[in-house]
Amino acid sequence: MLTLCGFAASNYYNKVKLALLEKGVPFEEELAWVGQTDLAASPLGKVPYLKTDEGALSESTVLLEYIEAKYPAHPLLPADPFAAAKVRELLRYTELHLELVARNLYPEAFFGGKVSDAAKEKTGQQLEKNIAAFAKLAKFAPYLAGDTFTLADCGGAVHLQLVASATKIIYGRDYLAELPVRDYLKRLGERATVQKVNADRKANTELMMAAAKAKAQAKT
Ligand SMILES: N[C@@H](CCC(=O)N[C@@H](CS)C(=O)NCC(=O)O)C(=O)O
Repeated sequence: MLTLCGFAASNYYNKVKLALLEKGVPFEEELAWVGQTDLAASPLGKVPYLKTDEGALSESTVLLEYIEAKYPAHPLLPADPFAAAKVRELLRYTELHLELVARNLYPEAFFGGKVSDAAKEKTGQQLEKNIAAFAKLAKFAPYLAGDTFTLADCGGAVHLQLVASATKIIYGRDYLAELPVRDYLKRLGERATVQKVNADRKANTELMMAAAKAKAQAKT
């Protein structure tokens, strides 16, 4: 049995959860907030991590690859090596060149902190360049890699919305607006799996906010 550890407000966690649901692989969930993780399972203290009968694994995309290899039914990677590499390329662009760069904005966009003007400018330039490159690869036909739902869409479903929201909040303009991201996410939102992930994310985010509020009140 697989146990997915972390919390459902995390998009990295949700990327893996979506793949498990799409594939119909049975799994359990174990709540682990940042700071309460099993460091033997995830040495950097990041979520998600996965407990398997063989041991633990960390890093969301490593988990995706393991699940895909271990449970080949309902594949989320094409059998053809080149087509599979194109899916991995899109996944990499989305998580590394879009999400990870946009994360520089999250302290101010989502967590009430402040990001310096210099950091905002640098991040904005980097995002413009990276989004233009991503646009050359992404097909939206109707899925990111073409006519089939793949691992690239597990990434797309969770990462693109955050990049859109963070840029809208910080720069007053959704940097992904020129791509058909909104329609794409709407279509993905029709899937029962995505609806489950989103409902759990909402509930967990409320729990996280309530805990943060209680902590802040305890300090005063
Ligand atoms: N590269 C990691 C990123 C995971 C990540 O950053 N998760 C966040 C939660 S959304 C986290 O654990 N942050 C705590 C930390 O970085 O110490 C992955 O793909 O799994």
